[in-house]
Amino acid sequence: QARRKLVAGNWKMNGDMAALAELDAIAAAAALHPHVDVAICPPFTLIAPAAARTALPIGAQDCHARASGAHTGCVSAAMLVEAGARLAIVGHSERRADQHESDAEVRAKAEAVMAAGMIAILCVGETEAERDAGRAEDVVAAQLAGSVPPGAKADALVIAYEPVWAIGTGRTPTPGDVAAMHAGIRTRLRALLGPEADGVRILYGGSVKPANAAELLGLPDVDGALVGGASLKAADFVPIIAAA
Ligand code: G2H
Repeated sequence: QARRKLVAGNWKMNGDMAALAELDAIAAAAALHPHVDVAICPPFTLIAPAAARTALPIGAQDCHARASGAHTGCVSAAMLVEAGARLAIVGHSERRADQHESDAEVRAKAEAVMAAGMIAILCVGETEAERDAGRAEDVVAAQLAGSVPPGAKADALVIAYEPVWAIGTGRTPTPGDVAAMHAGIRTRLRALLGPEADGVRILYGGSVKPANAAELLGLPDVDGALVGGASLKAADFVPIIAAA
């Protein structure tokens, strides 16, 4: 089954109004590569101005599971949609670690994102200790089993495999390890979602940059990339789009 490549930028807690100028060059590059979907996930504060500025899909980096209520500091899916978001990252390892998000919470967030008509980019990935212990595939399988919403549709779900030890470190797994993990994720998704799994895009994330993008994006079952540091500047991000 043909899957469109997706290259999504995760600005994390970076960026300001001036940084939105990068979107213009990113959008121009995206127009040159119409077979690739390109999206940017800036901080909450920049979603509305980003969506007003560009036709690129704009996403959030998190989403609360509930529609409204006494949840100080949180933002709901409907609020994100109103601000112009069309996708939302859920379960990023930085939130699983810093905010102690569980698989069940991540699943509830993904369900809220999908119910609001957005695409959920659901992150999974093992720590270095888990990989060294030979448990990487088991850890990711458990994350998938616990956080992929039952009945999820392929056009509303994207999985991002981000080995925690590769995030922001400049280190990446070997191509063979990435390919093996992505194949394993596809197998697990088939068990969870049936044939729908064949349409779900599986992104690689963790120190993707212009120098390694072509190799990573050329691997079987790698349907794109979730890019952090190298998405902040068009000069870095555009070559990654071109490599997809
Ligand atoms: C992994 C990735 C983006 P970076 O977190 O989600 O960040 O590309 O900076 O490693």
